[in-house]
Amino acid sequence: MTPDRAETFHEAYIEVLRQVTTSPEYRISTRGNTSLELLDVSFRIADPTQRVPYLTSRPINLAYNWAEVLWYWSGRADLDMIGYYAPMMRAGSHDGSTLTGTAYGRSLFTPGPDGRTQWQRVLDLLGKDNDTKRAVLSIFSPAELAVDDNPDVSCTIAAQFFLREDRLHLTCYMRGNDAFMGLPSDVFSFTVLQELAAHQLGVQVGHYSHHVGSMHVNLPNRPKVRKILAEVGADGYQPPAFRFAAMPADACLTWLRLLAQEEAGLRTNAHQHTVASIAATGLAPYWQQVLLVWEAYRQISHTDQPVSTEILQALVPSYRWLVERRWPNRMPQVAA
Ligand code: 5HM
Repeated sequence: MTPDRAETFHEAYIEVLRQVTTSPEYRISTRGNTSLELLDVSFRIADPTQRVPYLTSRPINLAYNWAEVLWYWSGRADLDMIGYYAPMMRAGSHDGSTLTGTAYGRSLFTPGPDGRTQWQRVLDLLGKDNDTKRAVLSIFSPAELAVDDNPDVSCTIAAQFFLREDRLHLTCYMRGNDAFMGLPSDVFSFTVLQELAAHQLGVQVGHYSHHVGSMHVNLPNRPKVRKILAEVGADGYQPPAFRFAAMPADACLTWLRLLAQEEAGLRTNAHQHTVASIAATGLAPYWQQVLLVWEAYRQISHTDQPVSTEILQALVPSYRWLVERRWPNRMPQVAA
């Protein structure tokens, strides 16, 4: 597939799903999955802040997507945290408590022998040599294939920043990507990290590019993809008229640290939030929205009550649209 140019991920996602399911090159069977596959699929998104597909037939899980970002950024590999948001991920663990290949944060955000993380080394390099071609975050490790029957081998090989004319572009290279399931969360996390890096460097966010060796749809998901394509229609689809907010440039790392503390309290149900208590955390409004989503998810996971109306009403329109469609049976009007 020739590199495609899209303005938003919404557009790119639909196009990739259409191509993989309507013109696959191969039908493959590996590790218990039979899939339709296209090799060498690439696309570029002009505005990586528009990282969400707005599809009623495939509403993304914002609680999980934001948790994955934080899980990576915290350098974590535990299922305690990510398994709460995505219980299916437990199947990829070799010991029932940690993940290996999927835990990209471990290789990106763990300090090495020089005391710096890969992330920091790459940002330092970009700060010194703007035009560098070496700003590579390595994820896949050869050692992963030395483990027999490894249940969790990194799908992302590497990600590379390019600082060009004061804009920070990110290019991601994946050996394999599940177009229906994995692609939306991978693009979500990588584009948030791109926004974060741009703010750390004090530059504008550039475009996001995604190159995949094997792009595939597992056969059991084919009917769901058909639903998406039916929703979109042959003539294309106008996404809802709202935009995903851009991350504020200031104090991102401070907010992330505070968010990590708050997330743990909600996940373990040790803490509950209201709109007022979220405002009282002092988090910037953009980050308060993430906490609102996690509070909604806490209510869904730890109670059998509908999500509180005040939490839903405090969500910005794009977030509310996604939460209402992802958990329709837990919305106040349905459950009442
Ligand atoms: O057999 P294999 O190791 O490729 O199975 C893992 C599959 O998980 C990938 O092929 C891909 O379909 C999916 N995946 C993804 O799409 C996995 C990860 C975790 O690294 C990811 N995106 N980030």
